[in-house]
Amino acid sequence: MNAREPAFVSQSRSARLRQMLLSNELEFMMEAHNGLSARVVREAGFKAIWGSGLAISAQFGVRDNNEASWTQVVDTLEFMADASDLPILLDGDTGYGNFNNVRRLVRKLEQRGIAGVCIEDKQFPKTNSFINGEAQPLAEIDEFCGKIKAGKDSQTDEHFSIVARVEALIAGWGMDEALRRAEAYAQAGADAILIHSKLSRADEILEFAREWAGRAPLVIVPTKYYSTPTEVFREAGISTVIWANHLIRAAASAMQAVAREIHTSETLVNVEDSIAAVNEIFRLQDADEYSQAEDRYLSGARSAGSALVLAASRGKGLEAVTEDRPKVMLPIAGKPLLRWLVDAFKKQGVNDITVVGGYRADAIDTAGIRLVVNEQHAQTGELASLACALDQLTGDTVISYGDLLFRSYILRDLVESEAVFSVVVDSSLADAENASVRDFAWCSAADDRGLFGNKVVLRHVSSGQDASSSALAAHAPHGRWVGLLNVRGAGHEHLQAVMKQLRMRADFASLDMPALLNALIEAGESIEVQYVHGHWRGVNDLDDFRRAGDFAHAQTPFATAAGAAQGAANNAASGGTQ
Ligand code: SPV
Ligand code: MG
Repeated sequence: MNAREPAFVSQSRSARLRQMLLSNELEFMMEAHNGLSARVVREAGFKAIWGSGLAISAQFGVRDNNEASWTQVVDTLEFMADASDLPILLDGDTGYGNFNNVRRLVRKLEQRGIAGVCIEDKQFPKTNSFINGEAQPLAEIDEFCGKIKAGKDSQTDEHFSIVARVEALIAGWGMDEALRRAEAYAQAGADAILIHSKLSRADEILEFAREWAGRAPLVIVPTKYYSTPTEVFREAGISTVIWANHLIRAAASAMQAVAREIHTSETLVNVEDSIAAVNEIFRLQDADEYSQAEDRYLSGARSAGSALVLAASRGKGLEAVTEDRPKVMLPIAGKPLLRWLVDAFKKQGVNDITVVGGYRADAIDTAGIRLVVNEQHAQTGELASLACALDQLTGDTVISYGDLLFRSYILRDLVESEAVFSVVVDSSLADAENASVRDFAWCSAADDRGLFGNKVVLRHVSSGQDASSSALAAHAPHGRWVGLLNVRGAGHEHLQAVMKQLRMRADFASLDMPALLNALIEAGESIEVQYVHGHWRGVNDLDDFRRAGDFAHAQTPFATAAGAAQGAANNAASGGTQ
């Protein structure tokens, strides 16, 4: 196939089409009928596309009788022009009306980047030339010349081409009439003449070419005389050959065979290897470009992160209701706790969600998650669960306890944080009456709403390991870590490195998430704090479980007035517990 030389490609599409028509080489155009086939034509190496009336009508499932409106055709061409940078010559039938319709057509085609139009000297509405061609009335020569002139006068791009198609041979009017018409059309301003024939031999086309003697570029459509060697056309001085309908025919026979096979065999196994892979369709659609653009333009939205949910525990204090399921599958206001959490992630565009189950992981049937099981859950703690899934995660990740309910802004603000590490701390729970309770947080500053936006970092979180030994434990904590940690960019590697260290500890099996946070801090990482004041719940005991329903109700858009009011009251009374 023709390689497309850089200089040629840098020209406008209309200039390239004109150059093809005028060139001394034999040129080729391939039919396309939609965006996908236009791309296929380009990839095959062709220099131009024939926007076939037959093929475009056929892909709509209608006849080649102007049943599709001209605007539907032009819309289709727009998809083709978008999918391929090749010049497109539209098969514009009769111009869809009189001279005035041709003027408007030319303007609209120019606006959509179409390089030229071919109009034929039949009458609107036309019928395909291969259907009873002799019965089809031809246009008056003068009237058709008027259309050509009107089209040429209305083009604003000097390179836009109008090809005049002579149907005299198709209609059985003879060679002299064909030549007379071609001459008149060339005089009227046509940039090329398309001479059409329905014979299986090229004789009349070759005779026409001889008589015509190069007065204007000649275009042919050898659908019926396809067995003629292409060299013959070259020697006859033909400008351009149009392969007019072969992609729609290829598509039709492939679709028929595949549909028949699948229907008969009731399985896909017989066809899978002989049809384009789904990935090939994605490639033809340029899906990669979309992903790159997403990275460029959606980065602020932080939409493509992942989540890792720790859900291995049965839940202390919840034994009575967790006989057959882990804590995260407890129903809260009509749906499992984990479903609330997964829905919250999805709402923020976090769709890659890994859940680490353990106790009764078989009961976790939440859709839209990847389940990883910590088989050692009975003997291990949170970090062992985290380690089960950490290797699978790349990029921005929210690590979360599985038993959380929260207002959506909490997660939104967390995933929008630019910090490498960030956590949510609830300042409404600062009074550490029971200092042995884990997850109390000491920070670089207290939650001062007047200083909203000031950067605060985490200093320490009370852990099952070290609450009493912490030097900070003497001071009142600044709040409670709610169980959400966001890890961005390079933070991922840092976290892996710290985890590697922790795994070497003899007590790794018993380590909890606060131990990880503290180890990160000790390793010099800065963990940014996002303060909230209530607006979340953890489910740690039966009391929490009972109250969680009210809280959840209040988060739904159609909460009943009573449910919402009750939820709000509970909310105000206490922020939540983990
Ligand atoms: C078309 O492709 O629609 C044509 C060429 O007009 S043909 O069908 O061969 O007449
Ligand atoms: Mg046609």
